[in-house]
Amino acid sequence: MVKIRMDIENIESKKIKFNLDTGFSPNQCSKKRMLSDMEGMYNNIKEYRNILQKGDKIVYEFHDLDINQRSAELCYGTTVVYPGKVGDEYYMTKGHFHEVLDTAEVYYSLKGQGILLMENIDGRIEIQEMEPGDSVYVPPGFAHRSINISKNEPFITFFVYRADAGHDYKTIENKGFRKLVIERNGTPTIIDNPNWNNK
Ligand code: S6P
Ligand code: ZN
Repeated sequence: MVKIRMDIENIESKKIKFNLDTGFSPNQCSKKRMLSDMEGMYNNIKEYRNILQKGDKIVYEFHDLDINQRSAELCYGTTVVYPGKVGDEYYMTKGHFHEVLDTAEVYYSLKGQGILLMENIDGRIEIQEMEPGDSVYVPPGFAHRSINISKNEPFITFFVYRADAGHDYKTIENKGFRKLVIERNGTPTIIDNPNWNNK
């Protein structure tokens, strides 16, 4: 009880600006994920290597604020996924489960057109298309990936999750998601991942 009281006494409120148009904060650095960080994430490996050979590019950036990682607190920030494709597969985040599997997350869309792809370890799939103003609740136990399906605009979302949730990237790196979002005849299309669990 004494310890909890001390923690509470030390916490301060804070106000952070996130620009509605760019998603960025004037006072916070963002973490950048380059195409070279996405080895093994895209289905068309040949095309991935071709593009990379011509030069590295930023695929997405997000805020990783310095929040105390305890269950009482919340991590939050914005993610900006740039427009682009590798072959016919749209630019996307790596995607992850939370290390504390039984934790949820909320996304709120600020700009662009995107898809939040979710799946749990039993193979249940949830897919939500997002446009500005949409919020999506990612249920506990679901891996999640943001995908930019627009041709020329960034897909910008705000997220909040329990601060001690942690990130398990390995499961997705090793298996992939069961579904892929690709462009087919100019339209975003969801297909089975032919290489799921086959890396
Ligand atoms: C964290 C939350 C987001 C992502 C960010 C980047 O739980 O879901 O902050 O970290 O969108 O995606 P990823 O899959 O590279 O962490
Ligand atoms: Zn998450």
